[in-house]
Amino acid sequence: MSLLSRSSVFNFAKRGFASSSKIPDLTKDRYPVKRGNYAIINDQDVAKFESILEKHRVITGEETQGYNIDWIGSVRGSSNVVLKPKTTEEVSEILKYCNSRKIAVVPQGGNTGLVGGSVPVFDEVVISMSLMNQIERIDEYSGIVRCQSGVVLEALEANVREKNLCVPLDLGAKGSCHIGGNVSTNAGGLRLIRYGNLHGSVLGVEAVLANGQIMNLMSNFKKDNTGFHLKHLFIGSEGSLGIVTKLAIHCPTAPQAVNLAFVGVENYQNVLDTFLLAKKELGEILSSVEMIDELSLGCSTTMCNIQSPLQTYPFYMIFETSGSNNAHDEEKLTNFLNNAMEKSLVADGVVTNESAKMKTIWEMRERIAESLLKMGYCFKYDISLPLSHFYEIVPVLRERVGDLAKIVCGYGHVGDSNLHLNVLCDSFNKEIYSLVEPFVFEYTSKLNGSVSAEHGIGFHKPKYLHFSKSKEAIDMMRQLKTLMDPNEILNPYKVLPPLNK
Ligand code: FAD
Ligand code: 2HG
Ligand code: ZN
Repeated sequence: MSLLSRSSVFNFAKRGFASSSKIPDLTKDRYPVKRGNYAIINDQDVAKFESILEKHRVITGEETQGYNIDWIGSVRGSSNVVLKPKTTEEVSEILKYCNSRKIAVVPQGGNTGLVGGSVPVFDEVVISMSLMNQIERIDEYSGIVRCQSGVVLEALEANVREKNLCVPLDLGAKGSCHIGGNVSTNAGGLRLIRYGNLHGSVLGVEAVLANGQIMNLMSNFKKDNTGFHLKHLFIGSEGSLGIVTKLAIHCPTAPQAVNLAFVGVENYQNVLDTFLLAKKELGEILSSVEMIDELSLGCSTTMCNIQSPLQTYPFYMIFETSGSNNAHDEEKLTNFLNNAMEKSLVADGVVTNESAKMKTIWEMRERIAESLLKMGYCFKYDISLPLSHFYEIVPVLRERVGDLAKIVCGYGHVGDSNLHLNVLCDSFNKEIYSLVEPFVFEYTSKLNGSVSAEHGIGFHKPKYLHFSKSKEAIDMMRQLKTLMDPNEILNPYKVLPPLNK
């Protein structure tokens, strides 16, 4: 389902930014952050970039605005230069030059990231990967696909489908996000329960290091135990260790049969027990398990004008099956729903394999982020929590922020213990900010959860990294950063906490 086209991502009016007064404050004014000791771009630098790329692939002036603001409007940089390479060699030349001049850069994919990592904080040069969008090879026998990193996820999916394969990753931003952005954030999404995370599916990576050196870590095989598995350093490091230019991904065979159940549930304990029943009864065909609370569903149905097939319940769940025999899968899913209702776990539900109906159900889930954004400013938390405590933070936070927030809601990939906790208010508000942070992260840490389940650390969370990682682990990350990017030109102010904190 294509929810976001490139233009909609930057179309502030469509997104709810009705006037320029809603354009976010500059990051440097909203947050306490100090510019690093980087060179300031001059005309000679621009001329050098124009000599590496064609002139029209060096963007300056007004047109750079959209590349400076993140999708949720939480941060805004002031870069005046956006570069659009087409080849790995061009990326290498750019970085070699930037490193020699100590010019800071931000790699940018589809700019759908939700942690402020994809845009400049100050005047860093944006390296947009949008023209590195060639698919090199799709091998239908092995399922291995080689492509450049700027291929839009939805386009990759459409191409591999022609060979009866599917990309082992799906998310609401698929119409805009790049596969390279997905790998750089180790994106999770809606089918992680089925296909696992990208550390498993990505077989090879080509990346350019800060000094311009090209690291060829590509592989055409699932099995390749030759030394250290360096590719993993680039999966989830959010552009802080290198720019990912090419990928080899294992794409599984596309399912022949897809069925969906959408159910209403009266309380969270029943959500858990229904999940358990689904795992037992649907076993190997289960491909997605999502949970949505009443307020979250209310947002997407109202703001996106979608008609829910069910009446109002405190919780909803989506169960998707993907298999090879429709009659078999449909029967299994229907039996599961009947059993769940007999046991009074589920209050009501529908099962469907009609594509229009499945599309509506997925839209109710995938468009929650978009609908929240239409209503104001959203503080977003993406946490892993033990299932036994998964939802309790939502009412706790609701009580804590009281009337200051318009909505506090929770939804997410319950099948992977990943809660999306959202606090909606009219506009960025320091009072709420100080009530929710560091509270949410302390709460998560006390439960041994993760402060970032899938969106990453980006600009918003470096100071909270220690809630999920030991001092020794952070020290080693820093040593790797120093080894691979000694001048710290790659995506500064992101991922790692500043040394003095
Ligand atoms: P960007 O936002 O452009 O960049 C993200 C980070 O990766 C930045 O730090 C950037 O510097 C770095 N980067 C990008 N490309 C490269 C590259 N080639 N080399 C090195 N670094 C690079 N995320 C999930 O995990 N699961 C979801 O279900 C999910 N659903 C979403 C739904 C919506 C509606 C939206 C708006 C976002 C959603 N996201 C989700 C978040 C986001 O889409 C993902 O993080 C996605 O992987 C980002 O890809 P991108 O191409 O937009 O990267
Ligand atoms: C999703 O699963 C995304 O829809 C976005 O990860 C979550 O907006 C959010 O909080
Ligand atoms: Zn998600």
